[in-house]
Amino acid sequence: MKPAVVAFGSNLGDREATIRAALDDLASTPEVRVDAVSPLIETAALRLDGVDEDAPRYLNGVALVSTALDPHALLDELQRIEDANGRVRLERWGDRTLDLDLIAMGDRRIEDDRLTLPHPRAAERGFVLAPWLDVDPDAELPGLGRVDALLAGLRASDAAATGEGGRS
Ligand code: A4P
Ligand code: MG
Repeated sequence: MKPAVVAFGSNLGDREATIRAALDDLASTPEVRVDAVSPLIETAALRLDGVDEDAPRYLNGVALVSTALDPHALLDELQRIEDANGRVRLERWGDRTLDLDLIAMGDRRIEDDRLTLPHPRAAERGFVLAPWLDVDPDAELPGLGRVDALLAGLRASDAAATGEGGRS
């Protein structure tokens, strides 16, 4: 069994119920064990053109799993669970009832037409890094460094962008 990190998000419908059902499905998937689930956090929707404060807000979280599946087989299972929970998504980065992303699988590096590992946008996303850190204080994003340092950097640049964080 190898460790993997799965991030989940929902901003449509009964978000928490959908996420709980998806996590139950994940836990009952053969060759997958769910080791930890972070608390859910509520976050503003990030769109292709930036944060949209008017869009329905997301619930996001992260699960640590152990699995005997290879990365593509685990992605198949995540997509099956999205479909089984009535996943609706109208456009890329658009509102959705359920999104399951494979963030990392140990230090595996993959880049093909179905799967990029680690997830290419995880390092820029507080809604992935913060819940991940909650369940694994020593988490690392392969090739990019420790999750605590990445999150601190993200928060510092957010603070600078909004004029907070000690600039006079
Ligand atoms: N794919 C490649 N690598 C991966 C991976 N590591 N994990 C491929 C999962 N999928 C991966 O995904 C499109 C294709 O990516 C899949 O067919 C798979 O083969 P999708 O889930 O169908 O489409 P998507 O999610 O709309 O697109 P994308 O680019 O994956 O978006 P993201 O990066 O998942 O972002 N705002 C907040 N606050 N919270 C969120 O959770 N999520 C998104 C989606 C946007 N804004 C958000 C949130
Ligand atoms: Mg996705």
